[in-house]
Amino acid sequence: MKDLAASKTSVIMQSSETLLELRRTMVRIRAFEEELVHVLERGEIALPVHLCIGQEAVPAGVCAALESSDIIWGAHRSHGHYIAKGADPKAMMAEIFGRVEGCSGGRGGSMHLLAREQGVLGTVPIVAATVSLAVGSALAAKLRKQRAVTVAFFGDGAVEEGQVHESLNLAALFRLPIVFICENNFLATHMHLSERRVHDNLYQAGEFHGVPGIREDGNDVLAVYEAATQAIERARNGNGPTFIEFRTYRWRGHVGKSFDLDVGLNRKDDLEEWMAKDPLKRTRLQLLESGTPEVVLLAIEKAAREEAAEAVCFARTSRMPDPQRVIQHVFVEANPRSILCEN
Ligand SMILES: Cc1ncc(C[n+]2csc(CCOP(=O)(O)OP(=O)(O)O)c2C)c(N)n1
Repeated sequence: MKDLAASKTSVIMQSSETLLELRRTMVRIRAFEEELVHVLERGEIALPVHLCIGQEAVPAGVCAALESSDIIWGAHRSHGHYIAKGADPKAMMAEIFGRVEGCSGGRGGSMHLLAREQGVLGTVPIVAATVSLAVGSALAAKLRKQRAVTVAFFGDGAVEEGQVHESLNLAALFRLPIVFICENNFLATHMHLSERRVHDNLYQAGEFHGVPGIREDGNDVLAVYEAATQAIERARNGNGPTFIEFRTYRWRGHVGKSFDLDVGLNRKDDLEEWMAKDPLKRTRLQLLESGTPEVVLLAIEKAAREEAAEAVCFARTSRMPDPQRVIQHVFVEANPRSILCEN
């Protein structure tokens, strides 16, 4: 946390173009998920979806600090990371609809997103599972002497899995080019952080293993961008991993479109407090104050809504999988590389 105060000043000095680009990504993520809410309301899909509305600043800020050849891994709440890393929203929507043109061939749904060319190597709903996979891709980059940095995105709940600690240790020991991004939204399904931990100190999770920790406001997209930039640079320069806790909040419930106000979880006050800290509202005001014409902001919002609506049209008109091929890819095949290439 120490170096951040000074660097924040430099961030504020940055051009409003950077902020506009960060906001564009956040607006696209929000539009995609709001469109998905309409899809759910119409009962068009049966698969579960975990929405990140409210948390957009983390994927937008972190991915803006990455190069296109860098790699990201995510968990079950990863629509935002996929969009922010430059992958195709149409292929994601088709995946959510379970269609052949989906980014995982329609076999994985919302929680199994893949876009190899854009460096989205996978999102997996087994909590913490991709953290160790991320260590693997960072190790591979180091052994191959590639400049790629890996980012592992995971929630506060994942830190309770032993696997995360094993991953932190290995990453520190081998000084791997990796950044651990913990999106602390204070909830794991229906349990608050305070019911799961004695201390509210997630940013220190790596320190015991030799991974320095930073805590930042995850709803301040410029602060996210700046903290991520420093950690990514550190990893790329061979100085090893960093653990960043971004504090944020998901507006919707754990899964689906509901707000989880009726599941025995007292979150009404927290929700109101965090909605007031909406990263989209915040950047809108900042940009208007710095002289960006409103018409520019409106055009970005309109384009994002159109992109999301087009993704739904694409998904609806994409092909349903052939039931005859349901067990394809279930067992090891002669050439594992053929997976996902045959649909
Ligand atoms: C190993 C494992 N244990 C339990 C679950 C059930 N589960 C799914 S999501 C979730 C909570 C995850 O919370 P967090 O990591 O904070 O992510 P968030 O949902 O807040 O984004 C749990 C316990 C699972 N998918 N995998």
